[in-house]
Formats: sequence, C-alpha cells, structure tokens
Amino acid sequence: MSTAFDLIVRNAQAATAADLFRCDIGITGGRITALGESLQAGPNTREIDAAGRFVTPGGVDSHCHIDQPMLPPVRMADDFETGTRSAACGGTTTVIPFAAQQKGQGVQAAVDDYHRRAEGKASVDYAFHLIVSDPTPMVMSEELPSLIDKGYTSFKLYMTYEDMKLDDRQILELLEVARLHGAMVMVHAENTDAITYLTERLLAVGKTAPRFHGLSRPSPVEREATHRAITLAELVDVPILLVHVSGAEAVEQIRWARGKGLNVFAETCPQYLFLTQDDLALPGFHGARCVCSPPPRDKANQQVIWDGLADGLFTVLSSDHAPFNYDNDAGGKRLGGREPEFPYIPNGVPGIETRMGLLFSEGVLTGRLTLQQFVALTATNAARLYGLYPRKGTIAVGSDADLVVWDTGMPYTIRNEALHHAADYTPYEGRELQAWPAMTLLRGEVVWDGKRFLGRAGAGQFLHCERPEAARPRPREQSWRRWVEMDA
Ligand code: DUC
Ligand code: ZN
Ligand code: ZN
Repeated sequence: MSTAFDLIVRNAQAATAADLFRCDIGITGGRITALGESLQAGPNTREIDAAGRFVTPGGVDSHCHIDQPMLPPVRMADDFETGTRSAACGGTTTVIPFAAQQKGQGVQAAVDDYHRRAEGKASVDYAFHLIVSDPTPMVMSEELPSLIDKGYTSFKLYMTYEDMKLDDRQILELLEVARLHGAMVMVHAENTDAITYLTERLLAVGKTAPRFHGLSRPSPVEREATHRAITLAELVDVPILLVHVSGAEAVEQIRWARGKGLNVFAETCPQYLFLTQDDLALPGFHGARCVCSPPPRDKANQQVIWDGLADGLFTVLSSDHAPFNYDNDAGGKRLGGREPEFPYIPNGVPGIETRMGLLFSEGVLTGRLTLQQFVALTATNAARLYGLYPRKGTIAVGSDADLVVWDTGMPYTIRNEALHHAADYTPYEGRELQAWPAMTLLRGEVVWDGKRFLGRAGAGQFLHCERPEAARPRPREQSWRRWVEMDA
C-alpha cells in the first residue's frame, strides 16, 4: 500500500448510504485514496484515531439561505463567513444556498452577486441553486440554458411570496426549460391567494401575534399547492422536488403521486420534526423565533414526517437555514423592537449547525433510522440529486475526504452561545442530544475539532454541478407531446 498518505483516519466505523464497515481511511491531496486494514503510514503521514467512533460523509446541506438579500429593512444574520463556519462545526462540508434573482434582475447577475458574497468567505465547499422570480424570455431562452451548462443545474420556484412567486403558466414554462436542459426543479408549495385571503381576515379582527402565522398557512394551503405542482410537472413530464414538506397532507399528495408512477422527490427539515405550532404561541413575541414557512404543525404531523424519513418517502433532510436575529437588529424578527404583525415577521429559522446532530441523536440513536439512512438523508442523496456525487456525499476511493467523526452516547446540550452562526438564538435551545460531531474534515483538513473552528474563510471551493441523473424524465408515453413533436 502507498506510503504517501497525508492523513490516515484509523479504525473508523465508516458508514455510507449502503454499508457500515470498519476500516482505515487513507487520504492524499484532499481525496480518499484507500480504504483498508492497517494502512501503512509514511514519515509525514498524520493520523487520527477514530476507534470506537462512527465516521460518516461530511453533510451536504442542499437547502440553506446565506446572505440572501431581503426586502429592506429585513436582513439575514449570516454571511458566508459565519454561515459556513456554522455548517463546518455541525458536520456539514458542502452547502448549496440560493442565488436569488430579484425581479428586474437577470439570473446571471444574481449568480455574479452571489459569487462576490461567497468568495474569500466560505470555509466549506459550495454550489448554488438558482431562484427564478422573473422568467423573462431572455432568462428562459438564454440565461438558464447557459447557466445550466456552466454547472448551476437546479432551480427553486416559489408558489408564494409577493417578490418571488410565479403563476401556473410561468411554472409550466420553467418546468419545460428544466426538462429541455436537464435541471432539477425545487418547488416551494403554498397557495399564495389562500394565504392572502386568510391573512387579511385574521388581521381584520386584530389577530396579529406570531401564532397566527400558522393559522394563515394551514395544511390545506400546502396540500393544494403540492398537488398543483405535481400536476403541472406531470403535464410537462419532468421530475420535481418538493422542498420543506411540513406534514401529513402534503405527504399524502406525494404518496399519491408516487403511486401513479410520477417522479416526485421530497425534502423535509428538522423544524418539522422538532417544532410545533405551540412554539409559535410562546408568550410575548417569542413565537416569532419559530416563524418559518410552511409553519411547524403538531405532534401527529411530526410523526408522519418521521415515518416518511424511515420509509423512503423523503429523499433529503436539509436545514432550510434562514437566519434572522431576534433582538436588537432592525432587520431581525422583532424589526428592532417594533414587533411586527405576523405577515411581516422575517420567515425562517437558523439550523445549519444543528441539522446533523439532531437527526443522528433523535433519528439513529432512538432506532427510528438506520445509520445508512442517516447518511443518505444528510449527504448522499443530496449529492446525487444535485449532480455532486460521487465527489461529495460518500466515503469511497476518489471522493473528497469530507468526513465527520461522531461523539455518541454522551449528552450534548444545544446552547446558542456554543453555536457558530451569527443569529442570536437557536429554536432548539436547551435540547439534549446524544450525538454531536467530534471532528469535521473538509478535503482532509480538520475544520472542527469538537471545541474549535479550525477552518479558514476562503478555503471553501465553488462546485460546478453536473446535470443530475435524477432530473431526467422517465420514458413515458405523452400523448400531447407526441402530437406536438410529430411531423405530420
Ligand atoms: N421559508 C422559505 O421558503 N425560505 C426561507 C425560510 C422559510 O421559512
Ligand atoms: Zn421555501
Ligand atoms: Zn428555503
């Protein structure tokens, strides 16, 4: 065996999405170059002893918002420096945030802007999804095809939010572009008119507190939009991924679609496993901390989400990290003490650092999920869905040496003061876990040693995504398309 290893991680209980095996992991030039027993060290080889510890692939957080421009005065707490530092300390080595097109802006301009935000600041590797909010002819026929060619192979569309939403006709056109050029489409499924209708009625009778956020976006709002998105994708014949699925009614639609043989993927997030509408109803304005969309539901819905993780309904668990300060920030949840009516509370919760630990502790160590499922949900499947596999998301010869060594079986209490994001709270304050990353390695370099962040702003590399295999339409007979495409 080669003696040229830079690093050997010894005696790992290594987990992939398929297997769990004991091995040494040999690393050269930032990549895994050998998996084996008793790998031989050279004179300059460093060693890490992982005896008795699980080692998993570095997390791939494929849904997070970092330094995303908001409508003033709202402002995200994290920039790429703090957001990716927090990711690294929580075991995530690849992030895929969004380059969000503002209305009137080109998508390429949004991408250029995001590169400026990330360069010199990101300490883990990153790719970008595109958010398409203004699908002009130029965007659809020139910018998107060219960006897909350049490695931006996924986009998110919104069915709600005034500044982002697309109507059904625009969604159909965008799905067609994705089908033609091989991109994966992520859908935020909530019915915007229903939300406006309910919001106006609640505000008219003075129901303005954070808890009414949940009542303005009840499950049917998500269920209807989920069904509509599935139907539009069926008509165009293209796979879609429903993001941040919150509960039973949306799950039911996805199961129905799968039963029909439709190619529908689904993502959920820790907030739908660990938060409920009761958190929105905390005394005073504190419920604002947990305001996100779709809103957290109830215990019964949490159980349905756990079931969907266990039985394969969900392909990914991402954080939907959308960090806003709570106190003393004119751009945060309280808008600098103004405590706005619920529709004006910035939407989102911080969670990039807690995602992996929460799922390992409450999923794997409770027996709800296997370790292999954990790996699939937190790393492998996202890498596959977005064209980064096998460079990212697995432990294999040739893959980047992105690894997490786990502490398990000793209590770890989540405290915001110990986290590394810039937000001034975590919705999981005080929660006791039984698992936490003891060490994170990015391309063979230790970036978190269990106590300190050891990474470097600017060390994160931009990743060009391949066209995902998962975005390819299945061969299906489509009568309308046959008539459109035939010559006579
Ligand atoms: N909802 C989103 O769609 N994105 C950011 C956060 C949120 O709550
Ligand atoms: Zn969303
Ligand atoms: Zn989001």
